[in-house]
Amino acid sequence: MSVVGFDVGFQNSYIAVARGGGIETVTNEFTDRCTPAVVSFGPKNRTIGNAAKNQLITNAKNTVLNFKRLHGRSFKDPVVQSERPNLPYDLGPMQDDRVGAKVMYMDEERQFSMEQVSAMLLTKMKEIAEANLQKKVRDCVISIPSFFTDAERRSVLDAAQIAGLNCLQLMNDTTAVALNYGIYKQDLPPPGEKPKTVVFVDMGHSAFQVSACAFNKGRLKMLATAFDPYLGGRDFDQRVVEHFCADFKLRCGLDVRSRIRALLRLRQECEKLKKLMSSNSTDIPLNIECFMDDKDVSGKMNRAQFEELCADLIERVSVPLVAMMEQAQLQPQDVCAVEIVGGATRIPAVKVQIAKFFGKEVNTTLNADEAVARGCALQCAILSPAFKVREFSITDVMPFPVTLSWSSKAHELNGCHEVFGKNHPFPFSKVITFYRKNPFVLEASYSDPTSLPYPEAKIGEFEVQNVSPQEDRERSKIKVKVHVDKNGIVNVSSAVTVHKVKASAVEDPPEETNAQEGADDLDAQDKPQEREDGDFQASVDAESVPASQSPPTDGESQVEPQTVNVEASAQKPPDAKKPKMKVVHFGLPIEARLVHQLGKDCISTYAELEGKMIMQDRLEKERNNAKNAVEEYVYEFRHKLEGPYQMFLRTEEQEKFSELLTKTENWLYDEGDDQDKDVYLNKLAEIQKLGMPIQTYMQIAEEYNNGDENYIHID
Ligand code: ATP
Ligand code: K
Ligand code: MG
Repeated sequence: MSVVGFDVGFQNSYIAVARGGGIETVTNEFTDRCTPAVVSFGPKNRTIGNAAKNQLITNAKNTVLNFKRLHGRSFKDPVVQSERPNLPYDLGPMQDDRVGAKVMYMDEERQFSMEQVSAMLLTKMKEIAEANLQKKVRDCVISIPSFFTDAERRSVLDAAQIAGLNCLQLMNDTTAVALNYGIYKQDLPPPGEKPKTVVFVDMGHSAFQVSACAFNKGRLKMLATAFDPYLGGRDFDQRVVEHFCADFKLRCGLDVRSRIRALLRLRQECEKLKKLMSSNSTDIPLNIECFMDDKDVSGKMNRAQFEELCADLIERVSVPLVAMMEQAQLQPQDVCAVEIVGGATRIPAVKVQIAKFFGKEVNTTLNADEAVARGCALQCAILSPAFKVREFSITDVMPFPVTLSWSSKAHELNGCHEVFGKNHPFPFSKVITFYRKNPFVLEASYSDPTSLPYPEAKIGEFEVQNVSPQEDRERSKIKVKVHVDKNGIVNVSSAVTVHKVKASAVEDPPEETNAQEGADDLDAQDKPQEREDGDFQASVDAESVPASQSPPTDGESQVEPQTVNVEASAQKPPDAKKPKMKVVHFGLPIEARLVHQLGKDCISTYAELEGKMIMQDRLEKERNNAKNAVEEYVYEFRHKLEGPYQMFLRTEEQEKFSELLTKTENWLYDEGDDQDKDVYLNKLAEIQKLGMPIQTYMQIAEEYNNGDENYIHID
């Protein structure tokens, strides 16, 4: 049982684990807490994270970065097409028209789906967690932007599966931050009292997210969430890049955009410049050697110039803030604290803009880079039965309203109903009753396509099967449960039909098994509705049932609310002539056709492929280690032969060994440059055979020496 939180960022990924009774952010093999979200492909292996980022300039076309926002999208998607010119690698359509990254890998042209690329990054993060925990990692919680739609969420879950991870939950970035903030707070008002309202702001490399959250002791309730999915640190970088492109064109006649490497280098330097401007308001120089055609370039910028270039971006910071406050019906004075996280909130003008909006200083209580990962690890600990964590319940909010519409081949009835409004709490279930004689199809979709940062409003179709009229030819009563799970994913999760049966078939007295509500103060109880649609009367009574909030902790278990299993029909008292009738619910199969979800077969094929690539990377690493071992042995011995060993060895011995070292050295540069692991191991054994006796002899000599410094001293 592992407790791990993964913050998979657009640029930077972080890993937090539960260890030693606390939550810790762990470091990778470069003792870096940040692992860049980059995967680089080579002729022999993949590199992921820091090593991959280092290949961005030298292996640009095969280095995949900035891919998080391509999740669950088709190649033709306008967002994909607008990202494409800025990426050093190419994109193409997969068999299912989804977007994939085109690269050369193992000397072959290959195309990997976004789920595969993400899985590669997750593989790396998993390995880092395993190295730190010294055990296998499977269970985890992964962060996503709050504005991710169903398709994107499902795509991330698929990626986790390919990487062999069991993602217990996807968690919205700002919700993870809120949990990390709230769980340690000692001064939260008890339940029932006026909650403490805190606003969380996260500006990363690609996006801007804000949420208002109400805290009571042991619980957090998101009130509203808003975002600008297209405003992040990279947009600020881009302004600086554009400035210098124009500058270099004018002053040096250089067309930077025509050379991808130059552009990538400029982008890196501009990002550094941007960061420096956060802590310094004077002129900052920009120098790049051998930039293009062996020409060096230089320039400078200061904070005031930067803010002028980015004035409209800074203005845009308040737009989601206004929207969020309106939706949550909050005034600035209702907000107790404003907590900012995410790298780009370090830009002073961004901070000022947020502070100005709320009329108070912003807080940096949490680690701006690690808060999301830590929140995810906390949630993983809460979900894990093996861990004891302070009770903390979380109610999140839906980023977009969801509508259910229905139709049937028999044209019995068509209609629609908005099941979840914007900021509707989740997890949540609603039961909707239909009266039908035939199978019918429910379509779930986002109600407002224009507000959606995704081109497809449809979520999926759910066919309720095996529906037939009742024995008296009347329409059957069918209860359908629409569920938003803890990942924020919408599903028509079950359907039952009501059938009248003779009482003798059912022995027990009628019973209602309406489970308790999972949360006590969820106020979103939709009123039952009646609808008239054409000739048929459809009763859409939306029984709102909040789903269970958290799985069992400390042995306490919560029951997923069930709809009525067996209910009594309005019957007259027992009568000798008429048989007693009862109403029993039978489950109906549902066939789901989702807009996006990799099939089981596809996932297992990808998982197998990922396993092979992991093996290949491992073999390549071992091969390199074996080669390095030969190199090291040669260099070390050469050094000793010319130094401390010199005076102890006979000339012929020395010459013989020196010759072997030179031969091996030459071999390493020549045909030995690229050999199998075994070849290197054999080579090492060969030189060790000659070297070992010398080493042993030297060791004995040294021991004498250390015993009495004057004993063996040859002048
Ligand atoms: P996203 O949340 O969009 O998926 P991410 O999580 O990878 O992206 P972060 O790591 O939170 O993003 O932030 C990275 C951004 O923060 C980059 O644009 C980086 O340049 C910027 N950044 C980091 N430090 C500073 C600084 N001192 N001043 C200005 N910007 C900074
Ligand atoms: K991050
Ligand atoms: Mg982030």
